[in-house]
Amino acid sequence: MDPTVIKTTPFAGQRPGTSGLRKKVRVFAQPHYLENFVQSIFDTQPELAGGTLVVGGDGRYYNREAIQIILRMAAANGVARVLVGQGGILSTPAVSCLIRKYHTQGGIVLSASHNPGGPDEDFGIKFNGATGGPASESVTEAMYERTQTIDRYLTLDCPDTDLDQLGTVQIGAMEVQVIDPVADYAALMESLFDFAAIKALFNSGGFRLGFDAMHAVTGPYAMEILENRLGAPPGTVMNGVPLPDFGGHHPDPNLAHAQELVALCQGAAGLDFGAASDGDGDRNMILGKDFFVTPSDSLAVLAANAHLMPGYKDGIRGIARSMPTSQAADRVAEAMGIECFETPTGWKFFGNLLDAGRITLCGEESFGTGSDHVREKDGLWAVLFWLNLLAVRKQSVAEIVGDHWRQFGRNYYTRHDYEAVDAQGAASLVHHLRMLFPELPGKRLGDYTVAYADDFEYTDPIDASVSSHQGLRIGLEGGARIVLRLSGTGTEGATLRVYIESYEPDPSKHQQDTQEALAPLIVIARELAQIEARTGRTEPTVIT
Ligand code: VG1
Ligand code: CO
Repeated sequence: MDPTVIKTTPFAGQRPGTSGLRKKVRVFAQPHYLENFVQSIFDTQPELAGGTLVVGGDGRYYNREAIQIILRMAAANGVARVLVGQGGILSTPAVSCLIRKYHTQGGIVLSASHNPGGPDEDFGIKFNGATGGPASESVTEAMYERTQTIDRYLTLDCPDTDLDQLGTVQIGAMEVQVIDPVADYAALMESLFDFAAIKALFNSGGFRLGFDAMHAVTGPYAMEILENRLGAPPGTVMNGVPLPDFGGHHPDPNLAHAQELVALCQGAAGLDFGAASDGDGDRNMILGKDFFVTPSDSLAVLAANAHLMPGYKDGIRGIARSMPTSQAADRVAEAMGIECFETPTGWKFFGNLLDAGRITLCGEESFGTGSDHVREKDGLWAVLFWLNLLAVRKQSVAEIVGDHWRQFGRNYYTRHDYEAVDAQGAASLVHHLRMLFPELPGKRLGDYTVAYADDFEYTDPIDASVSSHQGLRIGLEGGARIVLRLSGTGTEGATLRVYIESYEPDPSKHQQDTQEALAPLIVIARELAQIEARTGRTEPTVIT
């Protein structure tokens, strides 16, 4: 079967953001839009010709249609073999796992992660390379440049592939293997954690848990791992069937969007453990009875306890956190005498450190935690880590975190998001702050003195590549910080993220409400950045 060459012209704005290209479904579904981007992947990744590609997505609206387009184009571009998840389903960490396990040349993930799905909502596509990690900035930039000159793409004139039937089929000369999306990932989890100990915890009587898959991709994974393999009671996995519109909700595991689960963990009869994951399965939220684990704390707790897990029993080599993530992990690294890195937002910046063996664990404040087992953040991995920890330490979630604060001090932390604000207003806010920076150091802001103010720039310690303008940092004496940056995953206007942190070493002051503890800093941030004047907003859209 000969490839068909289709003439096309470039679309503006196909530059991938923090995690791939994200647009409204109606943008992606217009003729040639997805095709142009996919062809730009093939044109810039020549090793895919003759190689193997993993393809899957989070099951959102347009997932199946996109996979059919990609399969035809892959065959026309000379890909030898594609591994595709049954029903078009693969979580982001499962794609990373498959790329690494089967040594493929890369993978394509179809997801807009935590963004809502449906005909009027979001879709996304990202490319992961042979290491299993998200493409680096230089690779996504090359793809973007290709989209700006593209004049043709290749496809095959052939019928749709049956994605629901396990087994191997041919498209032209290309082999398509429809695989179980869960099996390889579940095996990897079983190799890292003490499943027998977790099973015993579930059987001990009195321990009650819930997992909210939010009608997104982790449903089948959580069902297999938590209920089938670990014996959690039927019904433990809530909203376990992936739906194209995620039941009309944001598949975003946080206090604002996972309220059903949050409510189940409250009060004397509350669950002992609650967890949720996002659209594509790479995020996690961890709850105890009447207790929310801040993602930044979660990274620090996991690092301090990693040696208790079979997969990390020899200890960890180093830790990395994204810049806006709280400095709680830094204190653990310091106590352990290991390296701690501060990287720009986005998982792609951890790849080089993981590949070089400089770090074992890494995380982001945005409900992302992971390790060197794959090259993506991994929601269920974090859930299993916590369950293994609860089984070994025989303490509650709140007790484990309380102990951690007593040992290392507490980093109070919150993020305030102002979503879909006017893009020009947001840009003017950033510009205004940058202008203020030279005069800030040494200045008093409320009860705080500014230690430094800068526009975060990162030089990769492995390949020396430089990434500039990665967020505005205002460091205050005593360890408090205010960070502001604009989101790179939104699809409407601009989203301003304000990250606020303070450090409290005194255990007698560890039981305050987070928003109250940070109230003076929240006011300083609002006033300094002129948030109301420049965005027209008096309150954030989401507080996490
Ligand atoms: C957000 C988070 C970031 C995360 C990214 C992708 O990016 O802040 O930490 O890596 O989403 O997560 P931004 O640019 O909107 O702040 V996901 O779960 O989309 O893969
Ligand atoms: Co995600």
